[in-house]
Amino acid sequence: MRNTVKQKILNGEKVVGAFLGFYSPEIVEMLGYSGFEFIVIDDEHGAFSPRDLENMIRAAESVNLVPIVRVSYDPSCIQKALDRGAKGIQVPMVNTKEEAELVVKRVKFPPIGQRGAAFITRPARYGRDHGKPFLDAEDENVLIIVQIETPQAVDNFEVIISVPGIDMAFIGPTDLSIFMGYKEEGAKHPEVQKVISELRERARQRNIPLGTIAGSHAGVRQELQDGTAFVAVIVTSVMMNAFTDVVEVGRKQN
Ligand code: 3PY
Repeated sequence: MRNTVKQKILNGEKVVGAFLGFYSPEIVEMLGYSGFEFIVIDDEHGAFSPRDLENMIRAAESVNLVPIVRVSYDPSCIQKALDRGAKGIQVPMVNTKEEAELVVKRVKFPPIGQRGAAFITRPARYGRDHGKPFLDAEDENVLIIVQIETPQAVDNFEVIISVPGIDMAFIGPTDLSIFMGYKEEGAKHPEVQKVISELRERARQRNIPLGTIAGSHAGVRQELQDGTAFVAVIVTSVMMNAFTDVVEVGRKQN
């Protein structure tokens, strides 16, 4: 699968996708038929077995959604997600240049990195693709995203995004606000908003695309207006809002 999302982002275009943290190939298909361009399968907080992950990726491919896996910060998770067929790896809590370098090492094959190769896996079409063409295509195709979500990562932003191979920085507003000490107010706190808008400017100056989450259509619109290249809509928030709305509006009419 060609990674159209990576190509668009590197061309300066904007993409809207979905962020899903539970197992449902059916919802993945619905997301594809609804016009989303990518899916982030959240294996940091979600409950997925490797087989679940593979079936979610398979469903995404069937509806032309670029499958990206948010792994937990454990290098072996990166290999597993790539061998299931992930076309993007999103890594939380990347705080230093060294951590960003380790991410790139785990995603890319030698000589750039240290990803282990096997041509019997899904991404290599069980051996149909092999050798240098497959290895080079994977290195080229996989989108590498690091999450910026702590004050340490904010301080180190420029050195993190300058690591060769890092394609995009993704702001995690929830964790950032908690790490900044704003457990009550969350990401709405003016100090958090100030840091986020400074990050936007710092990213713009260095020509690095930014991604983040949105919980509603208003959020998507705002992010796109603010220049966010990669907007990941949280499916759970949209569903919970829709469910609540249906019940509340339904009750009002009786
Ligand atoms: C955050 O907001 O902290 C995230 O990680 C986005 O999912």
